Amino acid sequence: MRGPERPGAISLPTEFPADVLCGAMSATPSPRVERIDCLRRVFHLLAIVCLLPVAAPAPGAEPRAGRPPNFIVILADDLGYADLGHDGSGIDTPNIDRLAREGTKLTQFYAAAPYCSPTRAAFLTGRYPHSVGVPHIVSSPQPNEAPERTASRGRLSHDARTLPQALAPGGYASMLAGKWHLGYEEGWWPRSYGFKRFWGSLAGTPKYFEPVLTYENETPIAVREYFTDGITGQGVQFIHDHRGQPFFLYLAYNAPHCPREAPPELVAKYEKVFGEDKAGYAATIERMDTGIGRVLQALDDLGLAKDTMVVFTSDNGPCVCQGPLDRPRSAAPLHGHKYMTHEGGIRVPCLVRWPGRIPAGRKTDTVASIMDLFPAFLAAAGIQPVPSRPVDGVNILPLLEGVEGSVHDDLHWEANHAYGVRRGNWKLVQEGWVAAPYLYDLQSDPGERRDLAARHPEKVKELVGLHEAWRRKYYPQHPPLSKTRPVWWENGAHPGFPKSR
Ligand SMILES: [Ca+2]
Repeated sequence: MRGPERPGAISLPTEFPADVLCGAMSATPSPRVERIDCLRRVFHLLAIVCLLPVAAPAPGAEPRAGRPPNFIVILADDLGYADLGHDGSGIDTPNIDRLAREGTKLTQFYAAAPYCSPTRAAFLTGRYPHSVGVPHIVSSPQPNEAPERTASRGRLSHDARTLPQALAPGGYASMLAGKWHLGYEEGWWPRSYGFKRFWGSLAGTPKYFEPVLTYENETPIAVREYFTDGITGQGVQFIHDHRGQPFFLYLAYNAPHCPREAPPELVAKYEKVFGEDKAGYAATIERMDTGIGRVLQALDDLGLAKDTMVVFTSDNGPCVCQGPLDRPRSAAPLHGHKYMTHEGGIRVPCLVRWPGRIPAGRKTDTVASIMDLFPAFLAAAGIQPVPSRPVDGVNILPLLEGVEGSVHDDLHWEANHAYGVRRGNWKLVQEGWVAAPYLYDLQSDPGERRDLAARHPEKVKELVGLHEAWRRKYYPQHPPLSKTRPVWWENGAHPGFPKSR
């Protein structure tokens, strides 16, 4: 596919023709003619150099006219809704807090699922993950299993159009540094989907020390450094290497996903504050924040801050893998956690910074989804959508720039154990082992404490019908919801929250 020309885009040779240089002249009719010709060629050379993207302007330089923005998406893994420093969590995140201060915070921003792989697929395609081969967590194939069994484990469809592929006609270079989790078999790795560079792990739980399934492009590597630091270093290097052209950097940290291993000095710091149980969680977040500081510093050093949209968010809510949840390591004041389609599993922190384009220090309560980043990036890059390749996300660039207004008529989540649907401020949740769904009014009850299903049966009927229609369109082969309630299901409940019926 060939996209439209970018506004202000200039077509330039990748190398200077040899005859542009004075020393390459082949004929010299007279000294005067040679001088004039040489001066003309020097002028030509200077004109080209002036039009080329500037490699390293001074910090704080104005955005260069006509240059499309870079995109950096920093995706945390299992981060609680309000566990950042500026939320009052007690975890030091000065660099993420800087993004909040210098950018806009979306307080009702949703992952596409309550767990890893589907949200990542939705981000990269702008579509509901169920329609691109990733309805659930992608699991690792076992030795000698049947090909049909392997296929059933999920992997990102090659029929889907990804963000790196969509941005490529605009001259973008793309890199994934960190966690992939959208396909374990060769042929379903990041560079099969348009990424120019990959450094990281294919695994869903890579670990932090000696991470597993690590690759540089398609070559297996052994990672000796703390994985978070390695991801940061690779991302910073990519920024330096591509400072002269538009780039898309997908920085997919595995922090603070379990096992929450961190440098001992950081763990010791938080043991004094939160105790042993939560120290690892807090420490992995601070170390990720330190890495984000290095990324922001690289943008400052290269004068790219005003040319770069930076997004920080999480793929789902907090996990219950290391004990019951309370703050920090929770979704409070929301109800629930990872795997649940209550708000705690799917509503995630989101900060977006683009100096000069996106207002600083602003909050918006408008409902948006990670699927919306795909069309918003294309709009910011000046790349026209392809009508034959529609996305489910909505272009939220106007919202990010300060234009308030409803974005979505409704949003849907379908997981193993439960589904959820939101229309306006109404939210319906159906758990597999419960006969009737819950209904909440998120305007008056964002913590989903009061089940209004019995008082508004007509609204229940409307939302159930809405989700059934969604299933027919996006997930016609859906299996029944699991009827077994996991033992940890209510670990994310806080005092005062209702238990499942
Ligand atoms: Ca996750």
